Amino acid sequence: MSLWLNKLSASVPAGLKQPADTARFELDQAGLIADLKENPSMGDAYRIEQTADGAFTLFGGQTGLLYGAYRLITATLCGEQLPLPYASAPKYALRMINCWDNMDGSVERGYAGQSLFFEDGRVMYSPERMRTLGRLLASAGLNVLCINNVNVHEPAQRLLEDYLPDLAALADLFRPFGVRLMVSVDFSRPMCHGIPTADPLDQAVRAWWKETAARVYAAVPDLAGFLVKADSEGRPGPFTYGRNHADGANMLAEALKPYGGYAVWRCFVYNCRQDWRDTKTDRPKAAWEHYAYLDGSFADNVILQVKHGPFDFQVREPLSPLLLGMKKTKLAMELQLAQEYTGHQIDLYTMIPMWKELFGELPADNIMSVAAVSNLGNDENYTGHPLAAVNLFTYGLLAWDPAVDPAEAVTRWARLTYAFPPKQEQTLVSLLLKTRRVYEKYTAPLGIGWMVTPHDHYGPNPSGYEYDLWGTYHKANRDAVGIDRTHAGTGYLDQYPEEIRIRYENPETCPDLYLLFFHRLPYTFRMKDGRTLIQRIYDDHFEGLEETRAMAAALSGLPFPEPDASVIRGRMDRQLYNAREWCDIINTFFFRLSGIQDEKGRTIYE
Ligand code: GCV
Repeated sequence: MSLWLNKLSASVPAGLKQPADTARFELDQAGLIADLKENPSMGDAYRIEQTADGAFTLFGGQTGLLYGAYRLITATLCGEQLPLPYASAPKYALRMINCWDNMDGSVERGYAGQSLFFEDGRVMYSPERMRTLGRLLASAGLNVLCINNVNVHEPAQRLLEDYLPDLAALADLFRPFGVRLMVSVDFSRPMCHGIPTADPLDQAVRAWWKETAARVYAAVPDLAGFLVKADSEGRPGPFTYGRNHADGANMLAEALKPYGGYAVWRCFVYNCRQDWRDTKTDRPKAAWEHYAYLDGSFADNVILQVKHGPFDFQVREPLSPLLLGMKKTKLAMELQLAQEYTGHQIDLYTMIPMWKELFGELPADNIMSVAAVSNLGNDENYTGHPLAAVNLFTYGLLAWDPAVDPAEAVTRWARLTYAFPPKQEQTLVSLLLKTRRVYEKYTAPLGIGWMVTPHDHYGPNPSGYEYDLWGTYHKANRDAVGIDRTHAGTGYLDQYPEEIRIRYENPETCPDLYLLFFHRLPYTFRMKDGRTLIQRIYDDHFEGLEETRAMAAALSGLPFPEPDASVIRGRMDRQLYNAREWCDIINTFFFRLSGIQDEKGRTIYE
C-alpha cells in the first residue's frame, strides 16, 4: 500500500498527547531540527528559519509546529527549496472532512469499503489506523473530522449520549494531530427525551440542547461543534414549527457558544418531491430562496455550509450564488471528495483543477471554512483507488492555501507516494491533471449533469432522472436540450452579481462548458468554434473515450508497486468499460432524438 505518509517517517509512537510532541518526533526522524519555539498566539501558523550551521528553527503554536514540521519534511523529501525564512498561515480556519459513515458500518456514497469508525451499531476502530488517519489529515493541513453521516440514523443520535465515552476516546486519538472531532446531530432529538416538540424557540428544547452541550463538552472539551442537515431530503428541521433556519441554527449556536463550538448548518435544502410537470420550480434556485433573506441574522458561531454548486456535486456547476451573496454570514464551501457523481473511485477523477476554478471565484472575507465529504473507508489503502488519495492530499493543500498551483500540489503528492523517476512522475502528474476533463467529456455534456443511473449514480442513464421527483431535468426533445435559467427563463441567473450574470446570460458568450447549465438550445446552435451543438456533443464523447484509452496505455507503463499496480489496472479496465458505455449511450440518445448524423461518420448506434 502506498500512502504519501510512508516516507514522512515511521509510525507515531502511542501515548503522544500534544501536537508539539508529534512535530518533535517527525523532526528528530529527519534530523533537521535545531529548535522548536512554541508561541501559542501563532495557532496554526508557523515560521521556519535556518541557522548558520544549516539546521532549522521552527516557530508556531502547537498546531503550527506540527504543520511546519510536515512542510519542512515534505519539502526536504521532494527536493523543494523553501525560500527562508518561510512563513505560512492557513487561509481557512476550519479545514473539515465530513464522513458520511453510518453506525452499522456502511458509508453513504462510500467507495473505499466500510466505515473506519463504526461497525454493527457500535463505535469500533483500529487505534493504529486512527493514528495513521490523524497523520494523513495533519500532514495535509486538515483539522476537523466529522465522523458520522449528516443523515443521522439510529443509533448515531446516541453518540452524544451512551456512546459519549467512545467519542471522547476517539477524540483523544486525534488530538495529537491537531484534529478536532465534530458530530452530526439530529434536530429532532429532544423529542426522544420526553419533550413533545423540537421547536427551536421552545424553552424546554433550548434547555435540552444546552444541557447536552454541557455534557458533551465535559467529555470532549475541544469538539469543533455540531453539523446539521435539517429540512433536507426528509431530515427534521425548523420548518415543521413554522420557524426559519436562523431560528434553528441560532438555537444550537447558543448551546455551543460557552465552549467555543460551531453550529455548522448545511444549506442543501430543496424540494425533493418535485412534480416533473411543474415548470415554475427550478431546483438550483432553492438554497438562495431559503437563506439569502436571512443574511445577517445568524449568530457569530454559526457557519452555513454551502455545496459548491447549486445542484449536487455534478462534474460542472457554476459556483453557488449563496457563496457570493451572503456577506454578513460566516460560510463554508462544501466539496465532495467521495466520487458520487464522478466515477465512484473507479474512474480517475482528480479534483484540484475543478476546485481551483471554484476557489478562484470565492469572495475574500466571510468564507472562513471549507468542508469536504470524505472519500475514506476501511480499504487497506483508505481511498479504494490508490490514486484517489491525491484528492484528499490536495484538498488539504488548497484549504490551507487556495493559491497553490495544481501541478505543484499533484507533483508533491506523487513524489511522496511513489517517488518515480522524473519522466514517469511527469507522465503520472499530467495524466492526473487531465482526468477531470476526460471524465467530463464522456459523461453528461456541457454542464447539463444528472444523466447518471438513478440512486447509484455510476454509469449512464440519460433519462433516468427525467420524470423523477428530484428536480433534475434536461428536457431533451427532437429539437433542443437544456433549461433556460436566464431572466427570461427560470430566473436563476438573477441570483448572481451583475458581472457573473453577464458572463453566463448570453449563449453566444457563455463559456461552452456551462452552456447547457444555463440555456436551452437547439442542436443546430453554433458554438464559438463554428461547430454545431450536436457535433460538439458527439466530438466530446468520442474524444473522451479515446483519451481514456490513451490514459490506460500510459498508466500501464508506470512502475506502480503492488498491490497498487493490480488495483489500478483492475479499476482502469472498469473505467474503460464505463467510458465506452457513456460515449455510446449519450451519442445514441442524442442521435435518436435529433436524427442528426455525426459529420465524421463515426459509429453511433441506431
Ligand atoms: C448524505 C445527495 C446524496 C445523498 C446525501 C445528500 C446530502 O442527495 O445522494 O447521499 O446524503 O446529497 O448531501 O445530504
